[in-house]
Formats: sequence, structure tokens, C-alpha cells
Amino acid sequence: MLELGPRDRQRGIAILTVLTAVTILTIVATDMQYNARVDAQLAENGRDELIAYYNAKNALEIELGILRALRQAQATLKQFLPNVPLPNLASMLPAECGMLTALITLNDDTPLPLPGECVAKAMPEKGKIDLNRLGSISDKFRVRNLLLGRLLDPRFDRYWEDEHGNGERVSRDELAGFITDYVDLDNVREGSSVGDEDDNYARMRDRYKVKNAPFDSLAEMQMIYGIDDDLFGELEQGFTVYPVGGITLATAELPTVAAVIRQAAVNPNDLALYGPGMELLLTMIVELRALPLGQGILNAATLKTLGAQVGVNLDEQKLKDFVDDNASLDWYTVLATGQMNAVEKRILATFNLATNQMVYFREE
Ligand SMILES: [Ca+2]
Repeated sequence: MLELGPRDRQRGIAILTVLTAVTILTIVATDMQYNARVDAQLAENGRDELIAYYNAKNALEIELGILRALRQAQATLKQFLPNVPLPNLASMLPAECGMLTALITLNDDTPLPLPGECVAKAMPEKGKIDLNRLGSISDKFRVRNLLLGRLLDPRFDRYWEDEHGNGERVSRDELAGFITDYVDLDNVREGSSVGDEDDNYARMRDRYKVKNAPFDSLAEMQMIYGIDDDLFGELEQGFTVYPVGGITLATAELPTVAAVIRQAAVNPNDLALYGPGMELLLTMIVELRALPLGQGILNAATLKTLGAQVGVNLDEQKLKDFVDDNASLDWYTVLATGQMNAVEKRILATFNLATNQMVYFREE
């Protein structure tokens, strides 16, 4: 049998120590390598997020600059040409990163490299239906009818068929009532003299009450019974909560113009309002808007004349109750998108150019 001397034992221990040390070092090294990789990835993502966000913010700033310049130019032009109607150009001028690159290219011919992409688009709030007017006693009836007419848009048809989360259907009339009830000052349900406005909300898991006060933002519409994310996505384009005044025929969506026409008809039951005459009238509006100065010419009197040509008889006084011919460029919502690699950031902001205030800001 082999006898191990003290030297051999020492050597064995040394080998074991070295092996253990090597193993531990390998584990530590692998771990560090992994952590370093994760850190690098996190840093890269963080950098992309930051660049994407600033790209969106830059696009927002440029678009705001364009809007301010346009507003000023329009005010100046109006001084010299008070009776010449001016077109609304803002929606035709989207801001994008290429423009920014061109702006900061100074004397050098090679443009400054800006990473990522960005684009911003301005949408006038004017032309949308102001839901807060439902809270005004003098406007309530008129705005509610306009709202009801706006919901005739075939885009909404499927919502009256769909069941909502609680297995109930909401009709067009009911929805117009729920929106009105949420914002109007009284506590009585629309279309009834005894119904309680809070009934539907009291049955929810997280119960709350109607607001009975003006909306602070359009997103608040999602609190209204019967409005889900999809429906809100459709409604968002046609409504506003800012005091934009009457409907501007130059910028309003066609279904909103159609709702105005039906409200201002000499005979509200005229079949022409739902037939080819109406189709033709809307087509004429689209064509007029596309002409160089067409947007500026489109007012209540023009609409009445156009209507008469296709058998849609409009009452000019009623039209003037809804239409605001004096299109101002004060309220805009800007949607800015910034990109860097796989990261995209969106900013939605609403401005009042008259007071130079940002009244709404949402980052996605
Ligand atoms: Ca109410």
C-alpha cells in the first residue's frame, strides 16, 4: 500500500485549493460577464428610449413653431386683405426630423447626423363638437342634437350591435343621453323626468358618480357608461372639450358637416337629407375644400347655395347657429412620434396659440 508523506498531502491540498479557486473565479467571471451584458443592453435600451423621446419632443417643438408662424402670417394677411378668405394650411405641413436636420445644417454642407426618426402632425380642434357646451343651458339642446346626428356616422354602427363588458347594449340615443348626463349640471336622466343619472355607475364594480361639470380633457369621455377603448378611439376625432366655438366647415370631419346640414334643414324630415342629394352635397364640399382658396370660401351662405343646387334646402339662420365662419387658428392638438431603433415614443399635446399655453400633454 502506498503511504502518503506530509509533502504529498500538502501538494494534494494545494491542487484542491487551486481547483476551487479556478472554479470560483470562473463562476464570478461568467456572472460578471452576464451582468455586464445585461447592463449594456439596459443602457442601450435606455439610450434608445431617451433619443426616441427627444425626437418626439423636437418634432413637437418644430410643429408648434410652424403653427405660431402660420397664425402670425394669417393675422398679418388679414390686416391687408380683410375680406379675402384664407385657407387653413396647418394640417398640410407636418414637421419631421429631416426638416430639423436641414434647419441645423449651418454653413457646412454635410448635415448634422441625427439618430432615429421623428414626425409631428397638427390637427385643428376647430371643426370638432365641443362637448362642454352640453353643460350650458342655452346650448344643451342644440349640441345634443348635433351629437346625436354625429353618431349617425356608419363608423359607429357596430357599437349599437355590440354587447359591452356587462352584457348590455347601448343605443345611439342612450349614448347621447349618457354623454349629456355626465357633463350637464342637473341630476335627471336625459329623456326621463325621474331617472337617476348615477344608476348605471352604481352597478359597476368600482362605482362612481357622473361629473356634472365640464370635462378637463377628452380622455375623460372614457369614464362615461357605454364608452370602451374602441369607441373612444372613434369618438376622439370628432369631439373636443376646448371652447372652439361653432363648427368650422373648412376643417370639420364630413360626418360632422352632415350632422350640421341635417340640423339646419328647412324640413328636418326631408328625405333628400338621407339620399343622393346629401351624398352629392358632401362630395361638392370635399371638392371645394381641395381648391386653393376653397376652404376660405366655405361658409354658411355657400353651403346654403350648394344645398339648393342638389335639392337640400337649408335655413341660413339655423346654419349660423351651428357654423362659425370666422375660422381662427387658436386650438391645435399635435401628435408627435419619435423613433430610435425598436423604440417608439408618442406625445399628444394640445395648445391654445392665442394664450401660448399647453393645455394637455400625454406621453405614450
Ligand atoms: Ca348631469
